[in-house]
Amino acid sequence: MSNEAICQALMKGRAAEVKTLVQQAIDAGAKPATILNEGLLQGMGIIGAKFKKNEVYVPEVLIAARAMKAGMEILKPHLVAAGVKPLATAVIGTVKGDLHDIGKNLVGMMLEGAGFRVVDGGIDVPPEKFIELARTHGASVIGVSALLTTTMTNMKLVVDAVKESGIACKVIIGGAPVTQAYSDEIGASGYAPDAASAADLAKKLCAA
Ligand code: B1M
Repeated sequence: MSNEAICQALMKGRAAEVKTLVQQAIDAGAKPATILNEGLLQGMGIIGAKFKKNEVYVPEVLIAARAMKAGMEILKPHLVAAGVKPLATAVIGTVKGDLHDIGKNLVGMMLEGAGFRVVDGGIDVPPEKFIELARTHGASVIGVSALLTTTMTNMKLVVDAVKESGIACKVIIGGAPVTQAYSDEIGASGYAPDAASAADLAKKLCAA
C-alpha cells in the first residue's frame, strides 16, 4: 500500500510527500529495495511510458524526477547499508562543440529512474573525456546527445574512440537531428528518439 502511495505521489511530482512516505515506509520496516523498485522506480517507469506516448510532457517529467530525487535522498543511505547495487553505470554527455543540455538531462533522469547510476560529463564533451569517465566509473553504457547538425558528426568520434580504447561499453545516441540511419552509419550500439526510450534501450543493451 505505501509503495503504491509513493508511486502515485512521485507521478504527481509531490517531492515533500514522497520524502515523508519513503521515511514512513523505512520506519515501518519495509525493505529499501522494495521501496525503490515498487515505489520510486515504478512511478518513474510509468511517467516514462506516458512521456513516450505524449500523455505527459517535459515539465511533468522534470517535476516527477525532482520528486524521485527527494525520495532517493532519504532512501540512498538505506540502500547502501543493505548492499543494493545499481543496475549498471551510464556515462552521459552532450557531444563536443554542442552546448544544449535539456534533452541530455532528461535522459539522465530517465536512466536514474530505470535504476542506473549516472555520471554526467556535462556539455561540449570531447571523445577522450567520455572514455576517461567510462573507465574511471566502470560504465557499461555511454549516452551521447547532439542537437546540431554541425555537431552530430562528432558522435562518430566517440564511437571510434570507444572501439579504439577496447573498453566494453555500448554507445547510444540521440537528439533532435539524430536518426536510426545515422546510428547505423556510424556504428553506434543504438539510437533512441526520446529520453524514456533511451533508458529502455540502455536496459536492453545491458541485459544482452
Ligand atoms: Co539551440 N538550436 N542553438 N539553443 N536550440 C536548436 C537545436 C535549433 C533546432 C533551433 C532552430 O534553429 N530552429 C538549431 C539547430 C539547427 C540545426 O543544427 N539543424 C539551434 C541553433 C542553431 C543554436 C545555435 C547555433 C544558435 C546560435 O548561437 N546562432 C547555438 C549553438 C550553441 C552550441 O551548442 N554550440 C544554440 C544555442 C542554444 C541555447 C544556449 C540558447 C539553448 C540551449 C540551452 C540548454 O540546452 N541549456 C538553445 C535551445 C533551448 C534550443 C531549442 C529551442 C530547444 C532545444 C531543447 O532543449 N529542446 C532548439 C529548437 C528546438 O528543438 N525546438 C534549438 C527540448 C529537449 C527536451 O529536446 O534536446 O531534442 P531535445 O531532447 C529530446 C530528444 O532529442 C531526445 O530526448 C529528448 C526528449 O525526451 N534526446 C535523446 C536528446 N538527447 C538524447 C540522447 C539519447 C537519446 C535521446 O541517447 C543518449
